[in-house]
Amino acid sequence: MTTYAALEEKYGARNYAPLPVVLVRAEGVHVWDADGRRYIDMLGAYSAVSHGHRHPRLVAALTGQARRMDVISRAFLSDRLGPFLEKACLMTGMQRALPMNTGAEAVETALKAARKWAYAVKHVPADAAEIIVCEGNFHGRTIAISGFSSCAQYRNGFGPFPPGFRQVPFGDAHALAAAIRPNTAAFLVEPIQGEGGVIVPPDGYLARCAEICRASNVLLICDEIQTGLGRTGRLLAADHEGVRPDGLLLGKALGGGLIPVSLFLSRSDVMDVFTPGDHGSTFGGYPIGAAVGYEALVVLEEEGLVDRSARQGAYMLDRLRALRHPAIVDVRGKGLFAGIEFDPKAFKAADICYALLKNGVLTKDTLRNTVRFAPPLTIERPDIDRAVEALADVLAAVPA
Ligand code: PXG
Repeated sequence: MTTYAALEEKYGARNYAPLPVVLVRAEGVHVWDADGRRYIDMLGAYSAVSHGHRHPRLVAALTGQARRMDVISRAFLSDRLGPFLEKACLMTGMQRALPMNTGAEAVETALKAARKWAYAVKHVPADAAEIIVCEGNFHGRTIAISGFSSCAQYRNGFGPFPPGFRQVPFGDAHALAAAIRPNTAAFLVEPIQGEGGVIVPPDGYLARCAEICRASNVLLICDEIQTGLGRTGRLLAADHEGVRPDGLLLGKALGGGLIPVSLFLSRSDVMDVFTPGDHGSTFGGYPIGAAVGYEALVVLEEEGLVDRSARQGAYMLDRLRALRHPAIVDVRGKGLFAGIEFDPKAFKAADICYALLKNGVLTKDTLRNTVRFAPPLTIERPDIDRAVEALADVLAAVPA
């Protein structure tokens, strides 16, 4: 433990504050530390591990493709990219998809598409396009994305930022309607805010936003990098409201927990603004990424992971809501995506996570003094029970 911590401390940047555990092995919903101690992974790498760690079919897709053909760049076609894009479009009801690697790159792609669409199709005057985002958003860490964050730490010291973004309160469709102007290109929103503290908006919010956007010819772009691919008990969180967005972002679990794979998907008339040379990425859609992304989608379907998430998630939320403790302010979520908010006067969510670690459960706190449970969608009831009981034990041990 100390050696690895010391190496990271000495040679790494100090941009993370990891919990003091060195993980060496992972399988399914479990991870092991260097001493052979087993933990339940209730973080699932912030929803990147939905299929379970090292899913055999995904490992086979990765290694099989690595043995056949590696990166070739987008200067040439591959036999892997087309089928991956087709699968992603058919599953999500979108018309086209542009592959990138990380979530932040997919978000940047959406912002570029929305701006170019605004000029080319909506005839917004040059350099005047605006994109509306939500307070409490989290869309990644690039300069542009950090610039429209409402979290001071994400912005402080990193300016100047690109203009053209405005914030509205999350969950308030009237505020969106009032903020739209003739130059508004798009509204970028997480259907459930993940890093903001697992914030579930009022029922009907997204559907109302979709109507408002449609009426004003504004693109509705849903960032489902965290909420997508079954996390909330539907394939997309937008499905809960019967909403088909104009633009959609997928990432994290799309890489099957193995490699970074992301997509910006959209209607054809939006994607068609891109011409050769406008945008791209060396590794975006490379054969290994496409092979793993394709298999991740197929496994999601064939193993019924979305339904599992709905079923096991309802069970997990029921059990969490049954925890009675004066310091629990709120339990919220959908599917296998839950946030347990604690009264900051009672204790810090970070301290709960540390105590959970000692009890064999891994997770991390997020904004609003909230502990998040977002395990792999393959989790079974006994592990949900163990995790919830560990939380109950931890709460019982600390005075409220
Ligand atoms: N959109 C949403 C909704 C996210 O939660 C991103 C975009 C960016 O994805 P990438 O792949 O660029 O990280 C996220 C990421 C971290 C961290 O360590 C990031 C996320 C969650 C927790 C930690 O920066 N979400």
